[in-house]
Amino acid sequence: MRLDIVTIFPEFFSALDVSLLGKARAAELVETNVHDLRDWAAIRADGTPDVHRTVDDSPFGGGAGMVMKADVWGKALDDVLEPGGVLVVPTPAGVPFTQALALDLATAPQLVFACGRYEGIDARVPEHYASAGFRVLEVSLGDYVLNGGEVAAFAMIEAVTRLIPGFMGNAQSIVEESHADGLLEYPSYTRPASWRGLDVPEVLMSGHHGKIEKWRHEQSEQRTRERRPDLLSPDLLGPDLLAP
Ligand code: 6GU
Repeated sequence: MRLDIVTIFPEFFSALDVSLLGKARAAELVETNVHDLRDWAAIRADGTPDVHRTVDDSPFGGGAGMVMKADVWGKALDDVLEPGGVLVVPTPAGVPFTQALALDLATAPQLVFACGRYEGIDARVPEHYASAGFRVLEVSLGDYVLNGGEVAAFAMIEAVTRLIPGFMGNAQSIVEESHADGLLEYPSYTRPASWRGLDVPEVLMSGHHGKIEKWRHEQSEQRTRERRPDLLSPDLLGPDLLAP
């Protein structure tokens, strides 16, 4: 997989080297390319030079904040997006990022993350690349607001790259982990068997694999009921959010 990140904060992604992704890169399953959006902002749309390399402007219709310019993003993405590439635009106004979407993206030949700051990117940018035949996804991590797409892109990159076929040492751990079966993960314990008066549940010491599997499933269900009842009653989310 080829990963391209376009951002006005390229330094932010130096941490890619130390994340889980380091392993996938060493195994040559992922190639990462971080681009500074301002490299495409030296010449204005009218052809004159811009020493400030401006990437944003005030919104049509008024309002607070700035909007990132379509012409700058267009030049960047024309250079970076390859045939078959998926354009991912992190935004709190996007569709939810889920484990199912991460699994889907893990088989793409190229992912391009367009990291916007301020009040977002001119809405014609995703519209244009979708019209040009690219798969375009505006994706949100959850119902809270970050300053920009960088932290969100980093989280999505980690979620996706660990699912690239051939990346994980133990394929079973993908099947067993949180969300793979739509439930939260059961609690885990290791030695010592007793710690500060708290004992590891007896059944885990029994060696009875059938009983252990049943106990873990019950714990997963209980946790999900208590912490994420929405996962058990997806109808509450509304029908259009069910399928990707
Ligand atoms: Cl993807 N972007 C931003 N800026 N804020 C977010 C988000 C994304 N997901 C949740 N909050």
